[in-house]
Amino acid sequence: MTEESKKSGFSRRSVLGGSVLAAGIGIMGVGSMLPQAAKAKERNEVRPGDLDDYYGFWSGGQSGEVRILGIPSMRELMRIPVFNRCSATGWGQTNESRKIIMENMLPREKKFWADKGDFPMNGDVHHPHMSFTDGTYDGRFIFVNDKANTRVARIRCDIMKVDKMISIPNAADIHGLRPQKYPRTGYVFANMEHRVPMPNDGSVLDEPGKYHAVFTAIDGDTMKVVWQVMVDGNLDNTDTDYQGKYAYSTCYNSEDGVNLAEMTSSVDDWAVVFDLRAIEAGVKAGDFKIYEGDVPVLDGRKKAKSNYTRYIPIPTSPHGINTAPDGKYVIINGKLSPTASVMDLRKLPDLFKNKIKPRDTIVAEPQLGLGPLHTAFDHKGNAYTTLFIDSQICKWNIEKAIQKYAGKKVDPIIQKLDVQYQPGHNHTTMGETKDADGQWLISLNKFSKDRFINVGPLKPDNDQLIDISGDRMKLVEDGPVFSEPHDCIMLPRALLTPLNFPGFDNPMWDDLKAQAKKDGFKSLPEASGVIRDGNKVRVYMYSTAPVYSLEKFTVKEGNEVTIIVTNIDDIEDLTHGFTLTNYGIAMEIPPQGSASVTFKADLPGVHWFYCQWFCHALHLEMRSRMLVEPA
Ligand code: RUQ
Ligand code: CUA
Repeated sequence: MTEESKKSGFSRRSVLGGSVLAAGIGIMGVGSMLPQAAKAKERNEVRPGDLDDYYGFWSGGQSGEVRILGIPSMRELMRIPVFNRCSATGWGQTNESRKIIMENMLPREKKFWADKGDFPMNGDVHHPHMSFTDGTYDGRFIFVNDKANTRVARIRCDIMKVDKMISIPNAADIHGLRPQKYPRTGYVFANMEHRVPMPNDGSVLDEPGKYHAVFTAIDGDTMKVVWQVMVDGNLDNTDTDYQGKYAYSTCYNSEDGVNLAEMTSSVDDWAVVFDLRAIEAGVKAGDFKIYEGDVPVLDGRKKAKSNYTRYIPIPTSPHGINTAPDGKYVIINGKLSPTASVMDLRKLPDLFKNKIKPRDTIVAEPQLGLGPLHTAFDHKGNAYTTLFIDSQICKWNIEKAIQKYAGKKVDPIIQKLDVQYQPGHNHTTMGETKDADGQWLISLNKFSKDRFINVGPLKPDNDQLIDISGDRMKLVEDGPVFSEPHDCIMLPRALLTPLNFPGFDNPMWDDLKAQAKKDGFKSLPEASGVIRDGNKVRVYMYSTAPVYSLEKFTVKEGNEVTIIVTNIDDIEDLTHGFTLTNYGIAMEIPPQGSASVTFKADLPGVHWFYCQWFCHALHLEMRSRMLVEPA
């Protein structure tokens, strides 16, 4: 606040906050609006210097990254590169990140990518979900899927960097992804959406009857695939219960079709339920086949008549599947049907014992509106479902929907709120945990159209913040975002305490520490000098604002050069960089951390390298030379 605004209790932001106020200014002038403007402070206002109440983790969609937002301000705080190549941090270029990206690729992928730059540099992140302990977020990891290249990655929440990335065998893409909620994560479940032959080696091509889909369970601690279950149809979204017994996925292609007409031909598709104990017993009993990657694949298709799966008919092409925080109900969103189906988890044991029919697990099917895609929850038994076609959020009461289904004359629908425009996912604060708190709802809208000044044919998406703390939903903010946050989660800031320094005990630097020892240095932070090892040259330096420990170093044209930079500054927020001009190299070096990069010195001459992170008044002077002698 300026001195003047402090006196009047008025800030520019609160005046600009609402169109009603803005209209008022036009009539009365700013001066007469001051007292009202001060009173009109919105619940989502976070003043400069104030901190947000919640962390938001947003998928970056086609950008391949994950973003951290502050809620309720909707300020973007950080981007975590995951499946993308990051020009700022060197993710995808540093030796440390390349190792993480490549070490768990499948043999066939390694072969395919070997002559193309080693790995895909794009990704399509849909679903960021945190690890759970006892039904609620535990702050350890965020897991995300890459639909484009069939991968799952894990972000360490203490340093907000990816530490593991794996490719899923026997699959063609990964869409739905959810961690086990109870007793802990535990499993991370991943859905394959597009059916392909198994193995997909060209021996089967245009014979869709021989295509398959698999449901994958990953061990969230080791990031190893532990088992897969082959299913009929395809697998769209997935979720798990609060008892640790079941997982379940939607299927929009029960027809096993390969074109739109085929995929949408039948009225009912289904949700498939997986019995985790039965599957574990099946693995133990050896009831599986191995196809690719040493992973047991169990047969959960209908004709196998196994105890691993049950198929529950759901109208029509269901999409989102969301467990309510009460641990009793699962909402299955109809997409092409205007309904959401409410499945009662307590009926699943009888379903698996064949004591009841699949549809007997459905205890309500309220008509919500057109295009229900995803459902979020508060702590009062209410559900919030996105209606893609109606471009609305429908707030409804689960118990009332059940009563109505049982024949009572009640209306479960509480309110419909227009959103701008066409929502996909929505999410409430802590809404996918047992600690849902009913404070904020985000509507992730696919189109912004006229909501912002025009930026050309490609427009931002519009993530809208909705206050759900009262009886009525209230839209309070538009948040433009680059394509395309499919999904997000939000949790109180007290649940996370990220580090200011990664620390040299981070396993990320284990290889570098070992190499520095071998090269005769006492420790990585103390390493400074040039090691010549045949055609290989290792250049160690440390950085402390505003200098690198080496003023220059010399290599020969054609040398394979590895640069290892360690930032020994122990001041919070003092990141250095290393940019080698005209070599296409740039990387981030965190305080009390290292980074390394390897390249061929095939460009003779004088090459300055400089620090690209503003670190000091003499930051521009933080530069040294690499001298490359011609061969
Ligand atoms: S599901 S389209 Cu999150 Cu709606 Cu990927
Ligand atoms: Cu170090 Cu700029």
